[in-house]
Formats: sequence, structure tokens, C-alpha cells
Amino acid sequence: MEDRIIKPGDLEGDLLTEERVNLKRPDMYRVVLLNDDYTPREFVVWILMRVFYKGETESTRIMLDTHTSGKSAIGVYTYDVATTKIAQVDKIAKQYEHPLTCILEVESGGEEE
Ligand code: TYC
Repeated sequence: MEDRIIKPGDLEGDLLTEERVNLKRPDMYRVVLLNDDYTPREFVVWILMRVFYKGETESTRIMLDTHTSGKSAIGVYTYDVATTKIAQVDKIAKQYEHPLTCILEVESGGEEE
């Protein structure tokens, strides 16, 4: 068979077409923090920084918003990331014997782009 040199642009159309066929946004989930009467405020801020990688200012804002309104969104993640973070919060809160709780809410369905 005759050698054919493939130039950078040659396969682009094919690859793009194939990609688009399978393109689907992943389902996304909102992690929501719930207020309680017992968990210390500093502990909540520390969890937000440590588990969710929020800065101190944003962590304090989320904690205060939750304290005032009963619940507040922390962030939107894929299912695996969201459930892993919730499990981390459960585990650490249990270790310290605080009733701190996060829940999962569906943010969006996996509709095609
Ligand atoms: N309400 C708690 C207190 O007064 C503080 C707190 C804030 C607890 C946010 C949980 O998700 C929470 N110590």
C-alpha cells in the first residue's frame, strides 16, 4: 500500500463529528449545607475550607447564610465528587461528634449540548 502522509488538518472533520454524536453533559448535583443548633461556627468554616476548598471569606459567608436561612448551596459537582465530599463531611463531623449535615440536590439533567 502506498504510504500517505497525514497532515494535521486531515482528520479534524471526522474526529469532530464523532465527538459531537456522543456529547452529553454529565448530570450535576448541588451540595447543600444544613443548619443545626450545635455545630460550632468555626468548625463549619473549617470544613468548607478543608473539604470544599473554599477561601476563608467565602466559607464564612456560606456558614452565616446557612445559619440565618437554614440551608445554603456550597457548590455544584458531578455525582462522584458530590457524594465523596458529603461522605467526607459525615465522617469528619462524626469524629468530632457534631451533627453537621450536607445533602445532595439535582442541579441539571444530562441533556445533550
Ligand atoms: N447554627 C450553628 C451555631 O449557632 C452554626 C452553624 C452554621 C451550624 C451552619 C451548621 O451548617 C451550619 N453554632
